[in-house]
Amino acid sequence: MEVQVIDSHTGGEPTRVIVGGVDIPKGNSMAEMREDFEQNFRDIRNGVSREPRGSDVMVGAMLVPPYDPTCCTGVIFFTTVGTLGMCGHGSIGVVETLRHLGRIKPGTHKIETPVGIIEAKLEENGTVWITNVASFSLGEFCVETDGYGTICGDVVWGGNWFFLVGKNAFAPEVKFENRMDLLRFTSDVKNALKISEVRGTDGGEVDHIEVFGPGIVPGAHSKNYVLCPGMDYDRSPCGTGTSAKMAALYTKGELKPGDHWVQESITGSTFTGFVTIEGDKIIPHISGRAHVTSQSTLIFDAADSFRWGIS
Ligand code: PYC
Repeated sequence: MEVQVIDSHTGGEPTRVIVGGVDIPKGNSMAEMREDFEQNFRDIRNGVSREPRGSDVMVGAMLVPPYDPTCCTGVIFFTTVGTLGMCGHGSIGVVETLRHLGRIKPGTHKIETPVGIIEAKLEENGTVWITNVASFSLGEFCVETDGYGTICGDVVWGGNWFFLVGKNAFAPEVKFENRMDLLRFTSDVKNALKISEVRGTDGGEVDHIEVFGPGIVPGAHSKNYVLCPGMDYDRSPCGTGTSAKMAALYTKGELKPGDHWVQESITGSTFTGFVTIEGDKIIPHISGRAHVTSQSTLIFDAADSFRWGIS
C-alpha cells in the first residue's frame, strides 16, 4: 500500500496531510466520518503518525469531500492516539498545503471540520487567518494531583477541550529548558482531571493541558506550554489553545473584542489572535503561517512488522 502525503510545519509543529491512497471514511456528516475514521482507520492513523514514519508530536490531516458545498475541503485531524475536533496549526498547514498543490489561491476559504465550519483567509505573503468555531469557558475546576498538590484552572472549549492552569506555585516556569518538568507536571494534571471525571459538556476528555508564563519575544503577551493528547508538547502556540485562552480572558473581562493577543509557544514561535462577539458566541481568530517541508509517498510493506507504527 502507498499513501501520498505533504508535510508542513506551523510555528515548529508538524502537520502531515494525506492527499491520496486512502479510502474516504463513511458517514452522513463530518462527525460521522470522524467516528468511522476512529473505528476503522486505526492502522492508517498509526502508520502515518507514529514512529518510524512519524513521532508523538505528529498531527495528521485526512482531506475528505465536504458536505457543505461552500467549503473547499473537509478535514479530519488525527494524532498518534485518536482524532481532534479542530486543529489551529493544522488548519494553517492544510491551507498552505492546498496552496502548494495549486488548489487554492489567496482569498477566503471555508473548511469543514467535525466540530463545525471554519474560515481561512490566505494572504499573499502566506499568512493565514483562521476564524475558529465558537469557544467558551466552563469556569474554574480544582483537582488533586499526585505530585503537585491541588491545581486549579479553567476548563475551556477552543475546538478541543483545554485545562488552562491558573497561577500556581508548583507549576514549572514556562521555558524551553524546563520542557521535561512541564511534561511531568501537565501529565499529572491530565491524569488528575481524568480521575476526578472533569469532562467537557459533550462528555469529551479534557486532553490538552496549557500552562502560561510571561512572553519573552517582543510583543508577546504570554508564553505557553501545551500538552497534546499524544503526550508530547505543541511546538506551536496551539491554535485551539490560543482560542481557549482568549475566550477565557474575554469571559473574565481581561480581553476586549478586537484587541490583539500575541501568544508565544515554548519554542518561541507566535500566533496573533483576537475575538469577535456574535450574539452570545465568542469567535476566536488566529493567524500564523506554515511552510511545506516535504511531499512524499509513504510505503507500507506487508513484510514490515512495524508498518502500522510502533505502539
Ligand atoms: O494548533 O490547535 C492546534 C493544535 C492542537 C493540537 C496540536 N495543535
